[in-house]
Amino acid sequence: MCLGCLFLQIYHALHFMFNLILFGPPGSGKGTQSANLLSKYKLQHISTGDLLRDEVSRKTPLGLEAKKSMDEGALVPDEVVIGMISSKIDENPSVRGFIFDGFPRTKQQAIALDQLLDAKKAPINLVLALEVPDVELTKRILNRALTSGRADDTEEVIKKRVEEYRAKTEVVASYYEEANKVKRINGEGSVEEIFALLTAEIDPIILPE
Ligand code: B4P
Repeated sequence: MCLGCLFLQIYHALHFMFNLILFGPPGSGKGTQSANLLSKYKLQHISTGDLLRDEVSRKTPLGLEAKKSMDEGALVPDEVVIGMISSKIDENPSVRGFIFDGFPRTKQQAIALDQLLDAKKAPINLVLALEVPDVELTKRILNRALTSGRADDTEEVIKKRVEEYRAKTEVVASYYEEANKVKRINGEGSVEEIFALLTAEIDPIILPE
């Protein structure tokens, strides 16, 4: 084993937690790539989209509140999402790190996440921002609509989701850029090609399990 790899292993064993944000517009492949990254790095996955859809399907009070926004392609209110994330972090005290997929989606969510992680002395290490043109996003999501049955995968709702992204979410990348944590990744190409670009950014920081 190389000296650098040995150093990384000792460092991780002592105290390193790796926290990654997978960032990008709706349909950019955050969920798709998270699944592959999880199996390589053994991190805890937190997808606010999945958590919200679970609440909706169980018809919980939170789910009933979130459903209206989701069906319209609007963002769910910050306080709802931040509360959900906070419990999820607390439920997983001894993980190697988290992949945040689809969160934060507003600057307020980003500030709240930084505060939650500061308390654990385990900040965000890296933000990987997938970049995909709008035409390709719409094509992918309409394609997903054929199999997923998601209520928010219609042309009209996709347009609204992309507008929400441009108006409220894009600013999150600038927020983390100020801390020099953002790497922009070309999100067009095969799933394997994009995975290789993502892992090339992660590998120098954390070893696969
Ligand atoms: P999400 O569940 O996060 O949905 P998404 O942005 O559409 O999905 P993603 O980018 O993960 O795309 P995927 O990999 O599936 O959010 C849904 C809704 O929940 C939001 O609109 C909002 O209302 C609410 N919400 C969630 N988080 C919130 C928050 N923090 N605050 C407020 N509200 C929140 O890829 C899409 C499709 O492309 C798939 O079919 C996939 O197979 C395909 N694909 C992936 N990579 C490809 C590639 N390289 N080439 C071709 N196709 C590809």
